[in-house]
Amino acid sequence: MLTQAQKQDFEQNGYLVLPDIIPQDVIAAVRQEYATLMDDLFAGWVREGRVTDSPGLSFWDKLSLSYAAGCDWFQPMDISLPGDVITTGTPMHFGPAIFDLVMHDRLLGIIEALIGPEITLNPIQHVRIKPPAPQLSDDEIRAHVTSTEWHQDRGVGHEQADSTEMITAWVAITDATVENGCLQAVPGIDAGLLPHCPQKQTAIAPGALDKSKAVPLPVPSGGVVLFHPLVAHASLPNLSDGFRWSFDLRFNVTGQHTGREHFPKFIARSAAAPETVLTDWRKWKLGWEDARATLASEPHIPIHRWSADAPVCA
Ligand SMILES: O=C(O)CCC(=O)C(=O)O
Ligand SMILES: [Fe+2]
Repeated sequence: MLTQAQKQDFEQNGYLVLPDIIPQDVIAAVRQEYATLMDDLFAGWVREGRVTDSPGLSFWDKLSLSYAAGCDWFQPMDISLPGDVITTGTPMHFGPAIFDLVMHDRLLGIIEALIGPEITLNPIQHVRIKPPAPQLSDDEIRAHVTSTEWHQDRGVGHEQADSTEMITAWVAITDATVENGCLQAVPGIDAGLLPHCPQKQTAIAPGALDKSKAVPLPVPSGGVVLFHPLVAHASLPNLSDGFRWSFDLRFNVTGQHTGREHFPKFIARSAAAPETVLTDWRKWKLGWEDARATLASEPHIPIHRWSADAPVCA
């Protein structure tokens, strides 16, 4: 699934851009699933008098109108619970089309080439649907909606996962371009884990990263960007007039700490025990619903280790 040269590239740079992985029919099914979800959300906001319906509104129109009206579609569309307050009613999305995407054979084949055949879907996963920058409200700071600040993925999980073999797979639903806010990375993983600060977002401490070697990572729809947990990356702002849409998934070697053990994981591929692989998207959804019920009644668990009071964050 990966050539020797690609594996070496990944080991050296900490990232790999693979333009043509997820077939367009799989992407189209995800778009359809999200269009239906958006129609339902929008209809609810129409009933509440928060937005006004008109004939022929597209998925994108509905996103724009509801965002401008202060209606949040991010959390109901996300494939995760939030990192902050969780209640019994916190919305999230799990469905057959997104399950088929995360379980796609070609995607898992690539992950297997890097970490072997015992693969767990790590629960650190998100949808990111990013409006054009001028549409964003002045106080928008969420890395799932506006541009993402510089970080390493190891820095956004718990310390217990610091030696976990994990790969981030970032899947482009729309084309990701320099103009519409594709990813960028600083090649290399030798600096180890840099200090992060919980500011607007969880970001590498001021001055700790030399960004002069940053490279943009454009990729067409259906393409995938892979990250090693130590590669520093960010996203560019969306300066186009369209939305930029991606999913980011993480896979780790089964049995190793996920970095977010209070969220549910599942086995996505196994050579040793194929019967343990999850095949029903409803069980994926149920796992998250169970976690939500438990977490809603427990004290909040911080999702990372960093403190804003650390001297490097001053
Ligand atoms: O899509 C983005 O803006 C950031 C994605 C990211 O940081 C990741 O996939 O780990
Ligand atoms: Fe990341």
